[in-house]
Amino acid sequence: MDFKRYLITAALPYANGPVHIGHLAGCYLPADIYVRYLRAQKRDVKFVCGSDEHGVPITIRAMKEGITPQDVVDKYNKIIKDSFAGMGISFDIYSRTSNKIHHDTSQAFFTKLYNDGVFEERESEQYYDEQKNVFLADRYIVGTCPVCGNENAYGDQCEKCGSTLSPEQLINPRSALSSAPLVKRMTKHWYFPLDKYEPWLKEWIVEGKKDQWKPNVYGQCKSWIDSGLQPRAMTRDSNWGVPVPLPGAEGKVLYVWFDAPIGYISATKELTSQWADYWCKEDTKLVHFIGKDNIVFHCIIFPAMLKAHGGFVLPESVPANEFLNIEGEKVSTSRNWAVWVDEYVKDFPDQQDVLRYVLCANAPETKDNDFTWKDFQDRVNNELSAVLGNFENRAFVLMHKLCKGRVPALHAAVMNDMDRALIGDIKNAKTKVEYCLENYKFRDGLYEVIDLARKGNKYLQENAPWSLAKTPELQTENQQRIDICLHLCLQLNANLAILLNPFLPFTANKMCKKMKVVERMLDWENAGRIDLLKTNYPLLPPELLFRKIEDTEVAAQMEKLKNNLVKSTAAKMENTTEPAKIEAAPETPAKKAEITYDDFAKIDLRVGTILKAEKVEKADKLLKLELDMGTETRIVVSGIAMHFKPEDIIGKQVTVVANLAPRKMRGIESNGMILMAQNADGRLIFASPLETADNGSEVK
Ligand code: B3M
Ligand code: ZN
Repeated sequence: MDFKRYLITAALPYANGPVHIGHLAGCYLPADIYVRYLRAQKRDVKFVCGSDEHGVPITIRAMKEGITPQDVVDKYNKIIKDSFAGMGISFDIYSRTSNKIHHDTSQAFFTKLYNDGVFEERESEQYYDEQKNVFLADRYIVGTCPVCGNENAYGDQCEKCGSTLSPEQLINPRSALSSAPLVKRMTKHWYFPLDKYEPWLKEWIVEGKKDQWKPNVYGQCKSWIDSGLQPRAMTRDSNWGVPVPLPGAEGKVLYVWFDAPIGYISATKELTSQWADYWCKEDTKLVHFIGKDNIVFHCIIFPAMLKAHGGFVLPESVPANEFLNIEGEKVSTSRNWAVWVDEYVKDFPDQQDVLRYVLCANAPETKDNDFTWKDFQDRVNNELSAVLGNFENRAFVLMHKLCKGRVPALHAAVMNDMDRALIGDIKNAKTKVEYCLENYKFRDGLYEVIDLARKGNKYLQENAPWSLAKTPELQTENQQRIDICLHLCLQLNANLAILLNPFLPFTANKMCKKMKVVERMLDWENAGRIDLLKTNYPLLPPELLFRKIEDTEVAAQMEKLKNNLVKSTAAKMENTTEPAKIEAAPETPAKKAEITYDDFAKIDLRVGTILKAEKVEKADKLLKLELDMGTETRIVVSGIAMHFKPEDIIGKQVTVVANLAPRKMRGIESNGMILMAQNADGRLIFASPLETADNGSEVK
């Protein structure tokens, strides 16, 4: 199908906290790259996003901070919007689901389905708080966990042991909002009959999208559909959200996953009076960029809603990414284990593109990936700067030195095979990058751009214009070679700017300024051309495109991560009775298989005291410990550096696996292993005896 229009959406972030770089890598950056590419091709494209301002997470955040839900969304909408702008995410509109246009649009959508008899009305019993006069979402019900006895488990999950719960399973359930005893009341809701759309979804997705959608997306949809679809309630009892537009539905709002995707439609309406072209005409290509946790909502539920409503296009593709971990651990907002975009923008002014580079080069396109500050530094200094920055700089320096600061002539008649091969590389690069971007392979696309710069470096090296200049007796002939070489290098550089533009727009613009060309040169149709810069045209003097990322900056960011973790842990300890923590706890480790007493008796457990502790160079997680074991001192290398400062653990007693085979880590021989408990929130605890034991005594 030849598409006339493109409507690109990026998931509407919940306005209940700032966005982190995992969000950027997962959805906003790939969406932005794709949109910038389409714009450079002068295709008709709209890029819409906005804050998702409804739902339980917002009300919980409000409770946690002691402010109103409106305060919460106002605060975070601004932070999020500024973060995106700071990183050059170029939405055509960043809207909000609290806007009137969205309330109107989502209510009209609901009403149409209601009038068409789509919904099933069902009554069921739900917990009710008689003091606050509200029905309670599962998260608002607290009680004793039937699995581990934690008295502050939630109606949907116990954070201590990680069990998934339903409110019915809690012992002595109570409201998190008041001290009122819980009662049950009948309540009515409107259910969307997903089950009736199963045959259609099978045809549209399971058969129709098999080779079109990414395997991770297709796989998740298929297994959801295969496991059987159920009707889903599209309304909730709450006073925060879009009111259900029916008589007698006071105190009921649209389910957040009903209204939020309609937010894409309302945002388009807010953006342009031509909105219906983008939503209703068959030759529009609708693409949703999202993270993997949003797949079923965008691939199954929302399309079924659109289908039931009628008159709307369906998503052509949903290129969802996996997750980005930080320094080997899953991002956790409650533990503050994340790199926040608003903080990056402050800590690294004018360095948007280097983060864009790293997040794209390491994007979690097919599996979860890991971001580390060391890798950030390496990729910027050793790839981006060393390959692309270096090539651009050499071309400028040499042109100023050997060609009087002007674009030299090409002397096409005397070009050799090497020159022709380079011209071929320039043309091929366009085709390759195009293929990657059309197929949402952003990492590969960026690799191809860098690879073209690599080829430029190689060509420069092989031609060595600097040494040609050293033989004056061959001056005319050599000057011709120098001219050809630098002419082509400068044309290649102009091509790099065009190809790089969707990925690193700030850099592409800088490159244009240095070449003194207008931004229009960046139009995609110009890629592959080798006549972008006119002969004899003077260019600006050389200046490095990228600065190095220093060791001190990496160290400061590592320190920040650790401090945030410690602070959030301390805050949690002060608030252990506070019910409102929305982050899913790490899963409880599975119980291990039974062992015999003899198996156990093989392990020599001993008490030791930490005498010395120091960081292991170039290993962020390791501490080298010296232990007093009573009759000897031992060196043990332990992976606890993210949890403790060395000076804080001196003198602590630990249990040591004393007969573990020695192992070398970072060149240090470790003799044994220390034991620690890991709490549900991920903290490590010295689960040591209350009394001090003699060092070296056996633990049985
Ligand atoms: N707000 C969930 C999320 O931020 C949700 C996305 C809505 S997209 C319509 O992950
Ligand atoms: Zn529990």
